Amino acid sequence: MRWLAVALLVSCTPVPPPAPKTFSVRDGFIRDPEGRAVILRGVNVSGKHKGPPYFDFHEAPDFARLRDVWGFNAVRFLVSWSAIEPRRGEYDASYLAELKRRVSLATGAGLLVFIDMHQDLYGEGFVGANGAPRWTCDEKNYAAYRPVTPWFLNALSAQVIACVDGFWSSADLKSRYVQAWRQVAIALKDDVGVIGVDPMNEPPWGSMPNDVFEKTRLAPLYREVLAQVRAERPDWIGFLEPAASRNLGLPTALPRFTEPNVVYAPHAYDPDAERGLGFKPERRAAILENARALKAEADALGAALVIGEFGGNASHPGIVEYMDAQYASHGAVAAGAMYWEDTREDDGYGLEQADGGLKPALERGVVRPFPERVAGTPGAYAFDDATQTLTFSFEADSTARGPTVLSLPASWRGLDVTCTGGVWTREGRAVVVSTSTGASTVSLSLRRLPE
Ligand code: 9MR
Repeated sequence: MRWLAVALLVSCTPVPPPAPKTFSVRDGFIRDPEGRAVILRGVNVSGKHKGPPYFDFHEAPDFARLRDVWGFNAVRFLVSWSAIEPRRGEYDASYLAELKRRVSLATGAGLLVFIDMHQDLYGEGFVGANGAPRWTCDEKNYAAYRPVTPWFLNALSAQVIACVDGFWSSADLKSRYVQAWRQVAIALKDDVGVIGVDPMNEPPWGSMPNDVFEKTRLAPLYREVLAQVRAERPDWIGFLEPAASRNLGLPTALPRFTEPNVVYAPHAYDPDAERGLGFKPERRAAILENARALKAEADALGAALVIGEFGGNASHPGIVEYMDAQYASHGAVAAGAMYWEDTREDDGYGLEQADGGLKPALERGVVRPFPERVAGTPGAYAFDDATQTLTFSFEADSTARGPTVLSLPASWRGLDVTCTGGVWTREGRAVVVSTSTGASTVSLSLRRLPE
């Protein structure tokens, strides 16, 4: 009879739901197929994708360096509507094929990728701008345009606003836009390393009040883009941005997302640094406060938080302090964050020097260890530059399959680790932690030993 009792016990045990094989969002974090929280830390690739030929220098070794040498785990990959649909209704098959190849190099290097449909100042018809193809707005606007500096003040140009308003009030243009997204999804649908889409960079709100815009125009467009791309890849995560007005400090008015698997993906810049004035160290508190506010907005939206852009000019005063404040702000709310931008041979925000090495000031502030997979709910992570020490703790979740993994830059060789609630090992660039049976909290401290 014992076998019968065992059989009954087995048959009465609820069958656990099948484990998702894809990335998703649950309880405020992106989750991997093993149920671990994923913290994305990476770079934007890149500003050079904004205009012809719409791709930059990144080939396989360049993506490998991002992952294996600098320790990043993600890329926000820029695409442009102008490149996809240069003439109305005509998709550029060679661009889409090259996009597929380039993205596969990134994912092949072990990077997780989400795709950003970029725009600055509406579109290509305006000098120095990018995004929408020229045919989407009346030529008379481009002809009358007189750009000013810094570049973002051109968002106030009457001609730019006319084109932005024209887009948002045209069902036809919006439909072309979401169909362009469908082309991207068709091109990339077989690439499992592509985990989602950022439907529009820094959405411009035109002449409408920004809060009305977010509710009545932006949120519906997001729903349409997600529906189109999820027809090809149902698992793709939506990395959804607030209106660009968020960069000015105006809280988002986006309604709570009803779609599953959504990340709130705002940008975080210091206004003075963006105007080329450098970073004043006393602004650190404001950077930290802004990230806390963004996290509260993400929570209210039912989303995880990934800062889709932060970055600065390596030659401007205060850059190390600026990036240190940024890292601290991401860690305090356990957010992901993507550096703007991984390009080289520029005197702007590029991470790399002309020879492909890192700009030293940015290496110090940006290329740092971080927890990338967490078997539970991440708490804060923090890095002390003076002592070269990462501290991190999390609430353990026994249903997560797979260990916690901390990613270190390859330059981190000698290491002093303390760990409570788990057992750690060093595996190449990573510190891998198994939660001890019964532990509810795991705490770690990793100090880089001097060479
Ligand atoms: O850093 C970029 C600068 O070189 C360009 O002139 C400008 C306009 O295309 O864009 C800058 O990048 C911005 C990005 O496109 C959107 N978010 C803010 C970035 C930094 O200002």
